[in-house]
Formats: sequence, structure tokens, C-alpha cells
Amino acid sequence: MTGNNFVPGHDIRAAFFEAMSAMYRAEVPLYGDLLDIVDDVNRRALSAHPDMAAELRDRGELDRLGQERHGAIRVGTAAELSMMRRVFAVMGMHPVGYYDLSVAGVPVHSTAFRPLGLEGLNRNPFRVFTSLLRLELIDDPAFRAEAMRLLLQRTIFNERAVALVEQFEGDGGLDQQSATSFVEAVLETFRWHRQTVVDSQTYGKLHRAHRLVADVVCFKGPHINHLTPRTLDIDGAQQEMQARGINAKDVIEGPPRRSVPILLRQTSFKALEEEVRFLDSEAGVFGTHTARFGEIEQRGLALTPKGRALYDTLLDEARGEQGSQAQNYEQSLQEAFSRFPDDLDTLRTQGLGYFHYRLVNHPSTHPPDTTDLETLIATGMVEASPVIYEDFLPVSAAGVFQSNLGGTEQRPYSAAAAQAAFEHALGAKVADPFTLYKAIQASSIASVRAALEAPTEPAKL
Ligand code: OOG
Ligand code: NI
Repeated sequence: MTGNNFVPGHDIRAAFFEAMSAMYRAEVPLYGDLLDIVDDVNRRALSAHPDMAAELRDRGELDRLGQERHGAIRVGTAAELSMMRRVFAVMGMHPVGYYDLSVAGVPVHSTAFRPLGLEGLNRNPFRVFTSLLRLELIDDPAFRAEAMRLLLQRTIFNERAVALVEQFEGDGGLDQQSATSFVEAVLETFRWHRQTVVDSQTYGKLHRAHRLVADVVCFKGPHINHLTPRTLDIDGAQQEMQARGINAKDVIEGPPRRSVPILLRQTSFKALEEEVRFLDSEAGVFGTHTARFGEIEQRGLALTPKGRALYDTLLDEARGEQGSQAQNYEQSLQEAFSRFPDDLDTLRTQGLGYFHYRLVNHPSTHPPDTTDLETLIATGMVEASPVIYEDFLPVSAAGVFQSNLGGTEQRPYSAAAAQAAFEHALGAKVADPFTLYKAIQASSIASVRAALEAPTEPAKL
């Protein structure tokens, strides 16, 4: 295109993801077990359901599945967040969506860095859920000041990483050698540090007051706290985790099991207790910290605003009724969601989800009326398959935070969502997920129409 030797963003993303996955696997061996389980379960699901395999292949998702992960990090300041945005931009990842977790008792707000379009997602779907601490929601001024002091004295990116980001922004890309250096330099930011930046007393004080804040401010950097593979059968994977003695949560977050999966279902196992050193630790003396955990997820149909509103209503209903016993919850969830249509045709015709349309049979005689997609589907000329949800769910995310914090720490924060403040800290607006899904659907419809109106049969069907 431009005659330069710049490495495409998706290749840098793939290289970075691979390096991160290898690092995390070495740091958290249980992650490797999780990958084995998901691999097994996915293989079984694909051979038991050839139609599912065909659908994934048609959508270009079959090859990405083995690579598919999301990770999560938590940063402390606006400067850290905006630098993070510039770093991810080098890898073709941009902020999508705003998640306010204060409503669920967690003093952070978040976005997800991910490729924006289907092509980028299918090349490498790596995503990172990124949360910014909201110290302003913490009441105790002394606590806030201490946390801020610690954040202001750290630098989470090394000089090489910053220089390479500036080079990328100035030149419009990175050559192979710079891209390789970039991956190495940036990986350091996500590494686990056993050495904290506080003495044991400060750690104890911060940790007792707020475990999440301690996790952000007591370390040199925002260690990656999980990497989640995508399973095609989360109930099967959950059973397998439990059979292998992995301490998985009882409840799967998100919608119940259905014949057409929607949005996102997730389950996690508890944070590991890891040894840490404090500034005043004598040789051989350690404390412990829990931050990192395991998670798996199953993804389904991306819902339209109408579908999402129905989802939110039904979830509220189920959660309102439940109390906290896991079994009752599953039952309430099933009951509430009996009102959510569970076949593709109804979901589509009622406008509850986004679909990808494909011309599968070109008309041999005269062109049909191309204005009505439903007619084209009924005559077998066009097929519609679900657009997959690529984002996150705030209630599930809060559930993940909660389990990771020990399950009990939950405080009501009265603050309203603060998207404008978040975007100000980020230094950019977040993209609206609905707009992105709608664009995927619209471009598939445009391709169908273009193919139908073409004078000759299209070369590839
Ligand atoms: C992030 C939790 C959110 C998800 O999958 O919803 C998340 C965190 O604990 O930092 O990863
Ligand atoms: Ni997650």
C-alpha cells in the first residue's frame, strides 16, 4: 500500500498475545490445565455438532478459536490509562464500551481494548478488559492520599516501550525489528512482581481497608490477572474443572444454558494465593497476595439494544428473586429467561440480535426482489448466522471481581456512571459496541445485495 515495511497491527497483536500467554502459563501453571480442558471440550463439541463446526468455519471463527483469549488489568491513574491506550493502538486494539462497576460495589470503571472489525477479530481476537481505579469513591482521605502517593511514584512502562510507541505514532508504523522490541518491552508491564513497593505494615493497612486498591497500588505494574480461553460448551468445561478438583465457582455468570447461546457466559476459579515480599521483608520472609485467577467463557449472539434491554430485565428479575443459594438462582434464571425467544428465526425476526447474511444460492433465472431479506431467506437463497458478542457484561465482570476479592467485599457506591470522566482520563472516546455490530450486519447485507444485483454469478459462493 505505502511501500514501507511496517508490520501490520494484527501481527504485532498476535506476537504479543503469544508472548503474554507463554509468560502467564509459566507464572500460573493452572492456566495450562484450563487450556487443556477447553481444548478437549471444544474438540468434543465440534465432533458432536458438525453443524456448529460448519457455522464457525463459515464465519471465519474456527481458526481463531484455539487462539482466542481475553485478559484483564487494572490501572491506577489517568496517565497510565492513556498510555495503555497508545500501546494497544500499536497492536490494532481500541477502546470499546464503557463499564461502570461502581454499581456493583467495585470502585473502578472500565473499557475493553480490542480489534474493531470482524476481519481484525478473526485474524487475532485478543482483547484486554482494562479498569481504572476510582480513588474519588473512597471516603477516607488519608487512605486516598496514601494510595495516590504510591501511584504517583511508579512508572508502569519502561523507556523503550514509550520510545517505540512514539516512533509508531510519528512514522505511522513499526518495522519488524522495532515490532519485536516493542513486544518484549511492553510485556514487562504485564509481568507479575513478587516484590511489592510497600512495607508490610502499609500493605496490611491498605489490604484490610480495600483489597482491590491494594492490588493496584502496592505493585510496580498492572500484572495481567487472568487470560480467558473461549469454550464452545461452558457447562461441560465447568464439570470437567470440578472433576479435576479445580475450585470453580458454583454459578455460571450471565444468561442460562439455552439452545441459542446469547452474549456471554463465564465462570472462574478463585484467585491464587501467591508469595510476595515487602520492602521490610527479611530474607526468606514472605507475605501472600491474591490477585490472579482462572476463567473460561462461552460466547453467543450479540444482542441489539432491544434484545439487551430484555436480557437486563430478565436478569434483574432472576437476581431479585434469588437470595444467594446457587441452586435457586439457576432455577430463577431459567424461569425468567423462558421469556427470551430461543430459536434463531424468532430472535432475528423480532430484532433481538445481530445477524450476518450470506448469499448461498444465486438465482438462476431472473433476479428476485432484493429488498426483502426474509423472502430471500425463506427461498433458501440467503442464510443468516449470529454475529458473535465480542464484549463484556458489567454484572458478570463485577461477579468476577467479587469472587476474586473473596466474595464478601461489596460496598455500595452512590456515584453515577462517569463515562465522560473516563474518556477524559483515557484521552479518547470509547467506541459504541452496538454501532460496531450493526456495521457488521449492514456490510453483510450490502454484500448480499451487491451479489444479487451483479449481472453474472459471483465467483465465490
Ligand atoms: C476484570 C474482571 C472483568 C470479565 O471477563 O468480565 C473480566 C478484573 O477482575 O480485573 O475480566
Ligand atoms: Ni475476564
